Parts: sequence; structure tokens; C-alpha cells
Amino acid sequence: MYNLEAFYGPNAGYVLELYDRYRQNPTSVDVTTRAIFDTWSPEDQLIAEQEAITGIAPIEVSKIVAASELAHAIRSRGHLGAHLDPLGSEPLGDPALLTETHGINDEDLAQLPPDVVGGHSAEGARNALEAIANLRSMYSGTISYEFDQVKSPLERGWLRDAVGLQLYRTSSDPAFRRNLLRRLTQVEVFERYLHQTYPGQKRFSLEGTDVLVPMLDEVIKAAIDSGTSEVILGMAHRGRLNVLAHVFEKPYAAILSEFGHMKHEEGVPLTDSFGFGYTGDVKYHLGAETILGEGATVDLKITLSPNPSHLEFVNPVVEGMTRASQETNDHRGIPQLDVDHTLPILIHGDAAFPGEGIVAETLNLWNLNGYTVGGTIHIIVNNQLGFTTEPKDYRSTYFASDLAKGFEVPIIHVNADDPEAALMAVRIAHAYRDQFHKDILIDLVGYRRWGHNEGDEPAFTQPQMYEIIRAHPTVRELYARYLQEQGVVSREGVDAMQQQALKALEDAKQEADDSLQPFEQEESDGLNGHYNEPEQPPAISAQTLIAFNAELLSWPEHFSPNPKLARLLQRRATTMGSDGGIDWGQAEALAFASMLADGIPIRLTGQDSERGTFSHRHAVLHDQHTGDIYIPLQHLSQAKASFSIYNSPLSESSVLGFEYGYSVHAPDSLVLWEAQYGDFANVAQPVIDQFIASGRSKWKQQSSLVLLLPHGYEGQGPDHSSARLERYLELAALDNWRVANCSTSAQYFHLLRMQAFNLLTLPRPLVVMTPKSLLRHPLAAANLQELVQGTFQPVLDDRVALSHADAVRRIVLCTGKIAIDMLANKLHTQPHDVAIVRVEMLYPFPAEALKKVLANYPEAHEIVWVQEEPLNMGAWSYVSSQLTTLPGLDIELNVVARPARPSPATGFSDLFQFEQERIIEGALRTTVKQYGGKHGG
Ligand SMILES: Cc1ncc(C[n+]2csc(CCOP(=O)(O)OP(=O)(O)O)c2C)c(N)n1
Repeated sequence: MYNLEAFYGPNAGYVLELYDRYRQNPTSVDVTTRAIFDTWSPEDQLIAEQEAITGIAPIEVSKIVAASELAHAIRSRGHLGAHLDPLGSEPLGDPALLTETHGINDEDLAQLPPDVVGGHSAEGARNALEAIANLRSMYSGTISYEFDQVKSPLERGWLRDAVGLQLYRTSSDPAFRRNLLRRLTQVEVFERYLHQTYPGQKRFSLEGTDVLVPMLDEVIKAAIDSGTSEVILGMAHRGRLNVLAHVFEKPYAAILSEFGHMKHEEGVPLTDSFGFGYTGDVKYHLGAETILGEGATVDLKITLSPNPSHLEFVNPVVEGMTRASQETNDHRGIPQLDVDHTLPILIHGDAAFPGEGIVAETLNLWNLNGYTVGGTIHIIVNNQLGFTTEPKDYRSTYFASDLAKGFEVPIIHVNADDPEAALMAVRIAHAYRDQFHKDILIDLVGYRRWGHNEGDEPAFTQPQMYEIIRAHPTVRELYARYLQEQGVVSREGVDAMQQQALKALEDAKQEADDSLQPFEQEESDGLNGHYNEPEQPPAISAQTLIAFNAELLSWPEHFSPNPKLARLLQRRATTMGSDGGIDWGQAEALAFASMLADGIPIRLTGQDSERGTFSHRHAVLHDQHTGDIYIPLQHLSQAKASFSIYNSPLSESSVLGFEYGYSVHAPDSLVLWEAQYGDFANVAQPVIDQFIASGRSKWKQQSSLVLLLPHGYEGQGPDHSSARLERYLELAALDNWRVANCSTSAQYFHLLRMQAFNLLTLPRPLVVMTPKSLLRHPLAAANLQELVQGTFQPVLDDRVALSHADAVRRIVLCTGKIAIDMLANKLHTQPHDVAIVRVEMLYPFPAEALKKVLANYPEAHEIVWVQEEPLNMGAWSYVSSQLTTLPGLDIELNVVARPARPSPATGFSDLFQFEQERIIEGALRTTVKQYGGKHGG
């Protein structure tokens, strides 16, 4: 005997559907289910039972099944019938949402008990018809949900309850509603005021999705309630000024002053702006930081990341900043992660979200050990246009949010003209993130009242849409009307709110006009664009390095790494004597150990970086029996800071953006990103151009991020040879970063330590061309004394040539691996008149150090720059301009390189070898003038 009541509610539909199938064909259900149904009473008994339970007339089970199916369809597909567009377009619809599709009609539903539909919708309903109507307004009204992509039944249940039980509905308290109206009034009046006062000036109005501001208010309130310490926000141009004014409490006077003054840096006369490090950015790209509740018991820091025009590229940067904010790293081992400490919010455009690949790359980070931030709240500010382009031309999916479904992100669609529903959406989003620490997305569907920017005429391209928009009341007007109907506010009350908002702006304008100075002067931080010499760290003792080395080569007694690897690593035990042999991987590990002992946290990521692409690092050991891992740098007895290393996902843009953000927010950490091969870094070109190279100049954003870019010509073909050194040199100016190309492991050791030592005093990104064949090359290896006594040398002289300096006629200048190729070449093993001088720090150009080295060769009459790269690539263009302007250098300058080419390297190994030999010969045989031509291929 079964209890029908137990199956009422949301589950009844499934069970009854199964039962219906069973009745038609018992073998159509599985054996266990069949066994249960076999014990059930026949249909007439079922009907009688139902009558007894519900007290209503007998009903066919098929109708109950149909009603349940309809309810189920509304719950899972209601979004296809939802009224999301404030401009009134019809939803796509779905047959499953129609009552008649299920073989019943409204009369049938009216005969059924409301419990057939179940959940909150049944409460207070007199029958299933009313319950279905409630359900439609819950799921197909102005708010709607897509949860089926969430794989966890627990989470789906939670989400369904959140909606079904209406747990996050906003209060109908009149004071709450009046406040919401006041906020919408401030948002609208702010935009209108700017519109009228500065006609045609770009502000990227929020109008049409005004409710974004109260939504952010709401999420910040929720964050404070759940004890969050920091909220980090990333957004593009749209509505940014409004968010700055109202969420970040940037004074109106400061914003108006920027419109009026177009301010530039204090203390820098415009006439002298050339040569000045800070060049600034337009006002709708600038970041902000505010502490809310200062002085009260709860403080919440909110940060808006500055961002470039490049849409969505700020996403990974915000994620990286968040991760840095969530980690504590002042202890040995792995950093401690507290995802409740910081909440990230990303605001997207409806065209940019499906269109820009960086969005997918960033979404992919949410559940990765090295990148998770415990969930991000995403809001698509969906104004149904991308500049002049319509959805049918910019996305292949029905909803702007569909991409997120592949990442199991729950989605809430909401009509931006229903402010209470929009607030409910963010409440659910925040509670879900709080509970499950996962991403959630709100698709806020509104419109754009003006053109893409305010100088634009949208009717040129969307005439019909803008006819509707012109006639469409604002959300403030609509909500004010609604509240008036509800008796919550009077007409006079509505007018008073507008007057108040306007007065605040007029007062601020007066203040801005009266002030001769622009508001919010920022303190100068010494961005003068002149090169400052980084300090060298104090020397480290041999005993200390020997002790580090021993610890790095030990692991717990019962831990068994691969025996071949163990043997390989034990080679490192033999290199601390006078014979040396400390290779790249070992030098790096020793440098890291020394920094950890100095209390500097380290984070290193990249594709396969744990082992190292070239099997040279092995920072993470794997037990061959258990699969357990052991990271010696996390167990170093002297370490006072954390060490983290992660294999990154196969992405460059998102992970490089992430590490940049991390480095900005954790200025005391050494953050390194390694490309698999340097070539692939150009996949992240916007991150390099828009953030790493120029963030400091535009936004005073400080970063000491290290880019490790494997570079060197070894016959591997066009895409595994060049890290495109020329690009980094071309972007170098005003002391924005350091670009190095080391030829020995000792130099690499000192370079890393120098970078770590200057993290707080002279923060700069560091771009390093790292080697492949040199990783284990004897001529690139170090001995202990070189690590102990040396420091980083921006220029390395030729020790052999120095012994007969007066005989030297030609100075071969070069950088990186080609120097080792030449030194290893037999031509150079005989005494001759060539000195090979290596430029190890390319930018800032070490002019003084180079002059000193050149002065060692008084009889030299020629400098030949030698590079493996084609003439139009590598360092030649940059170096030649540096050398020709070097004061006091009056000497012939030639070049040996591959001829100028569009592709960096040949795909034929014999051709590569032939060319490589000719380059070396051209450089070392003084009778052969040059290869590649003088100043040309
Ligand atoms: C990477 C990138 N490509 C192109 C542009 C030029 N652009 C600026 S805004 C815009 C349209 C953006 O539409 P949407 O994402 O819907 O945001 P909305 O401006 O409508 O708020 C385009 C194409 C850009 N800023 N960044």
C-alpha cells in the first residue's frame, strides 16, 4: 500500500509519470520500480484513496500526471517563456509550457488540488490552476532561472528551494521600497544631469539598466552581513561613473571636476609631459578603492580594478587580485586560503560575454586548485546591443549567458524594469556563493537609452528599437508609479526625491566650479620615468646554500619518487664543490630557497611548470606507489613564507591576467608566470600590452610579475624558437619594466634574487628570456662561489679575450644563448682578435656597464651585433638605436643575423643548422664581414 500524499508536491510528477508508463507497459520501468508499482492498488482504488485524502471528486491519474508535468516544465524551462525584455519582445516560448500540450485544460487544473503543483506556489492557492499561475509568475515572469546544468543534486535542490519557497524575496516594507526608489532616482538624475551639463561627452550611461546600482548595494550589504572583508569588482565602461559615484561614494564634485577640468597629474606642467612616467587614462577606465563603514564595527574594503578598453580582459585580473587577497602566506608551506575573506564581482557586456574568448578562459578557472576564489558573482548588463550590432549578429545562442552553462554556472535572468526582482536575483546569487563557493550569473536584461556613447545616434542603425525606447518610461518612473498605486509614496514624495538628487548635483557642480584645483589630487609616487638602479641583495653564505641544497634533495622516509628522477636529482648533490655544475633548475631552486628564508612568498605557475616543460625543475615530486606529492620548497626548515606552484590550464590570457592581478594585490610576493614556449605568450598580448607594460603608466598600478619565456633557436621550427624579444623591447619605455636574457644559471640566480629584493622598493615587471638547451649546458652552469660572491651583471665580459685585450679588434655583442653557441665553437677556442660580450639586461639598457666593458678593448674598431633571430626581430633594432646614441662611442657598427623574415625560424633542421653555422662564422671569422648584410638582410 502506498501513501499518495507522500508523492504530492514536486516529486509527484515524476512518480506518477512513471506509474502512468508502467500501467501502459510494465516493462517500460526498471525492475525495482516495477516491483513497487506491483504492490500498488488498481486505479479505481487509487481514485478512491485520492478522494479520501483530498476531499475532492475523483480525478484520473493521467490528469494529475499532466499537471505535474506542466509544473515540472515550468520549473525547468520557464525561462523560455519569461518576460525578460523591458521593451516587450515576445519570449521564445516552448510547447512544454502550454497547458494543452499536456492533454489538459484550465478546467482540469481547476479540478485538481494545488498540491499537485507543490512548493511555495501551492500555498494559498485554491486549486492547481491557481498554483500553476503562481508558478508561472515565479519562473516565467520578470525573473527566471536556469539550473539544470548544475550537476550537484544538493545545489539544484537548494536553488529550487530558494526560488520555490521565495526565500530571497525583497521586503514589501514601505521604507525599504521608498529607499529603493530613492536610489533609482539618484542613478537616473545623475545620468540626466551629466547629459544636460556636458552634452555629447562620453559617459557610457547606465540608463536602461539603472538597477545595477541597487543590485551592487544589495550584494555589498549581504557581503557585510556574512563577514566578508573585501569586495573586488571588475567592469567595463558602461555605468562605471554611476557605480563610482554611488557604490564607491566618489564625490560628485570630483566627477564633475573631471568633466570640467580634464585634469592631469599635479605638479607636471603639460608643457613638460614628454618624459614623464604617468600618462593617465580616460575617466571611465580608472579604478577606485573605498572602505565602507569606516569607524563602525564592520569595515568592508571595496576595490574597483582599473581596466583597459579591451573588453573582458579585466576578468582574470580581478580573479588574481581576489586570490591574493584571500591568501595568507607568511608561513612555511602552502598559502592559507580563505575564500570567505574576499568576494569577486564581474560585470559583463551582453555582446562581449559570448564573444570574447577570455570570458570562457576565466570561467574555466573556477574549480582549479591554483586559481579558485570560491565563486564569482557575474552580472551581464544586457542592453541587447553591442555598439550598433544586434544579438542575431553577435551570438549564436538564444541567451547572452549560455556560455556559462558549460561551466555549470546557475543562471538567473531578470528584467531590469523590475527592481525588486533584480534585488532578489542578487540575494540568491550571494547566498549561493556563500553556501557553495561557486560561480553564479545574473543576466540583467534591459536596454540602452542612448547610443553606444552619448555622441552616437542609435536611430541610424536601430530605428524601430529606439522608437520603442523613446516612448518607454524609465525604471524610476515605472517603480514610482507602482509605489504610488500601492500607496507607498505620494506624487509629491516622488518629486521631492528628484529635487533632492538634483540639488546634490548642483551643489557639487558649484563646488567643482569654485575650486581652482581638480579634486582628489593623488600623491605623486615618484613615477618620473627615469631609470633607477635596483639594489643588489646582500650576499648569501656558502654554508646556507649547501644546507638549502641538502634539504631540497631530501624527502620523507617512506616517500618514493621515481628512481630515475631520484638519481637525476641526486646529481645536484655533487655540484656544490669547486667543479660546479649547478644547472638552471638547481640555481632557481636555491634562489627560491633563499627568498623563502628571507620571508618572501613565491607563487609560480605555467603550463607544466611543476615539472618544467623541459623536465628541468621537478619542484613537485610524485610518490610512485601512492601518487602523493612532496614539494621540498614547502618544507624548508628556514622558510618564513609560503611557496606555491601550480600547473596552469592550457591558456595564456587568463592565467597571465590572473598572475598580474595577483602580483598587484600581493606586492610583497614574488609571482612568476612561465610560458610553455615563449612564443605562446603572444596569445596573451592584450594582457602584456594593456596591463603589464602600461598599467603603471596609466593607473599607477605596481606589479613585479616575472615572465619566464623560453627562447632560443635550436632547430625546432617557427613556433618553438622565439619568444619575440623584440616585442618586449618595443614596449619598453619610461622605466616600465626590466627585460633580461641571461646566459648562465648564476646570472639567473642573481636576477631572481634582485627582483625579490626590490619588490617593495622598486617594483617592476621582469621579462626573462629563459633557455632550453642552456638549461643543462656546462658553459651555462655555475659553481657555488659564483652564487655566493657574485651579483647580477647587466653586461658580461669575455674572460678569455680580456687576457689579450689589446689584440681584440672586433667586439661581438650579443645576448642569451648565441653567446654560448659562440663560446662553444671551435673558432673561439683559439686565440684571436674577437671578444664576445653579452648584454644580459636589455632594458633598461646598461649603457654605463657596457661603456666600461668596451673600454677594456682600446684597439677594437668594430662592434658586431650577433643574433640568431631574423634581422627584423630579436634585439637588433633596439640595440642599434641604443648604441648609436651611446655618448663617446665612435666605432663601426655591423650586424650578423638571419635575413629579415616574416616567420621567426625555419622549419627545416638542415637549413637551420646551415644558417646557425654561418651566423657564428660571420661573427667570429674576422675575414667574413657579415651575414645578413650591413643594417639589412
Ligand atoms: C576587445 C575589444 N574589442 C572591441 C572593442 C570595441 N567596443 C567597445 S564597446 C563595444 C560593444 C560592447 O557591447 P557590450 O558588450 O554589449 O557592452 P555595452 O557597451 O552594450 O554595455 C565594442 C565592440 C573593445 N572595447 N574591446
